[in-house]
Amino acid sequence: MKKVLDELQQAIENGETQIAMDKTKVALNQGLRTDTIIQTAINPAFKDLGQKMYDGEIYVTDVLMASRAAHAAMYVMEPILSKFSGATKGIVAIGTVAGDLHDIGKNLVIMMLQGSGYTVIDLGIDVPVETFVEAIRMHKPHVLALSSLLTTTLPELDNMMDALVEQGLRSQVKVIVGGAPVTAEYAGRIKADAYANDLFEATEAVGDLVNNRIGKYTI
Ligand code: B12
Repeated sequence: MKKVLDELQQAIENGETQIAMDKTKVALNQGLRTDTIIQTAINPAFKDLGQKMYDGEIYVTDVLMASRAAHAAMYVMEPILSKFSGATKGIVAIGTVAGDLHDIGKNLVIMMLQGSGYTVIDLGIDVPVETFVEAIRMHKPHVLALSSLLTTTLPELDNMMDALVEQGLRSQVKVIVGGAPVTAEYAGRIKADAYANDLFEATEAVGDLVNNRIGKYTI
């Protein structure tokens, strides 16, 4: 079982889209759970790529190829992760903040939320504060979820919180923040309502926010 996960990780790192899809199918057929596949193959692939990128061993184009392969693997798992049918548990508007093009983690969070019964409005990547504000007015989400993968775009989270106050929207929506450089401490400082480290924590946190509960990841 470990073999197929190693092969999937390798296929993602090499940017081999078809192999990544095939290995994901094999892993699922072997009875491996989606969370095992994500935690044991997809996450380590990007940890490795991040290190290699940092060390200058690979280029952005290599990471883009890898991202495509990861998206393909996620596409295979999508029907399982998003198989909820029933009344919506709540509405979540989500996006990657302005200046930031990373969306692999955000998309995993979306799949998990959808699979857990939430209606998700995906605003995409590089989303300016104005677009988030517009979406809150239009869709009236229970939760606004903000993703930032770059330290340089972290201030966008802060800007967003300020905009919510300025636009009189702060009491209408709960805010959860996440992404590799975001910490619980940072989330507390900008007065967000929750911080989560991965897709599983994010889903638990959204449940607490929608139901006005204090939970492990609420602030
Ligand atoms: C893939 C990748 C890219 C791809 C992105 C493709 C895509 N479609 O997303 C490309 C090639 C485009 C890219 C570009 C760049 N990247 Co980049 N990239 C990465 C890499 C290798 C992996 C990120 C990833 O997808 N991880 C896998 C997913 C599953 O994990 P995740 O994103 O962390 O998401 C999880 C959690 O964070 C959380 N989460 C995420 N979002 C949210 C939101 C909420 C609300 C919640 C609750 C939780 C949550 O849940 C997710 C699932 O569990 C990281 C290194 C790393 N190890 O993180 C560098 C990294 C993020 N990139 C980096 C850099 C520097 C860049 C560039 C500036 C490089 C350049 N010189 O051009 C550009 C910036 C482009 C831009 N303006 O955004 C740096 C950032 C350094 C920093 N601290 O700011 C990193 C850390 C690499 C490094 N070690 O230097 N990158």
